Amino acid sequence: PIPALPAGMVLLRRRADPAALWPVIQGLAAQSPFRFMTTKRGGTMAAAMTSAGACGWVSDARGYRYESRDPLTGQPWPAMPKAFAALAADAAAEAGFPGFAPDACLVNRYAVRAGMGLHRDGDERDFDQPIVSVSLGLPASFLVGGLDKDDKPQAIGLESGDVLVFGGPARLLYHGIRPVKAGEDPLFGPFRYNLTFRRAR
Ligand code: MD3
Ligand code: FE
Repeated sequence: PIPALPAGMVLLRRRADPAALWPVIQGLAAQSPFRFMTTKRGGTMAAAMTSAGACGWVSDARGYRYESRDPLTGQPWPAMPKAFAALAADAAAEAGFPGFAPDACLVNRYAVRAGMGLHRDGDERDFDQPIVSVSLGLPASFLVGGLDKDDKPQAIGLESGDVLVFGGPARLLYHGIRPVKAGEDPLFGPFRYNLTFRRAR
């Protein structure tokens, strides 16, 4: 049996066009390269990251926050590509969240064996705003738990082009990504990419 998704979480299978998004990601990375950010505790994140939009998510020895400039280049983050903003707004509207205007797109790049531990996205100002996530490249097993860290997570398989919207009661759920299995995507190579659209400010 296919377990029901948590309330407020909407999965739009193959909603995005990976071939259209790939050159846009390459253009962003030419301006603000993928980098491995560090954490306050001295660790290094398993996924390489970059951002687009008015603000970008940053982690370093001072902690997590949004910054209007890329600390690596000292320049503003690349502008939010029109195709990104339209995809995020359309997907959010389809999921029941009209008027979504993200000011941050975090681009995560996972090599084989990289994952992301269970966490909540809590650095944004308004939790009434949804989050839109676009999966590209190698498939992933996405884990979604509850509002409590100890709630047992359920696994959902995500493939290239799948779009997830988290709003309302799903906005503060714990979630993570299992280590990516070895493979080769025809477009993205041995990587999984994820676009996470947020209204940060
Ligand atoms: C569920 N990234 O960058 S996106 C992250 O695939 C992050 O790269 C994962 O979690 C990735 O913070 C998952 C999906 C996601 C994003 C926000 C959520 C799931 C969420 C907020 C609430 C519940
Ligand atoms: Fe997250």
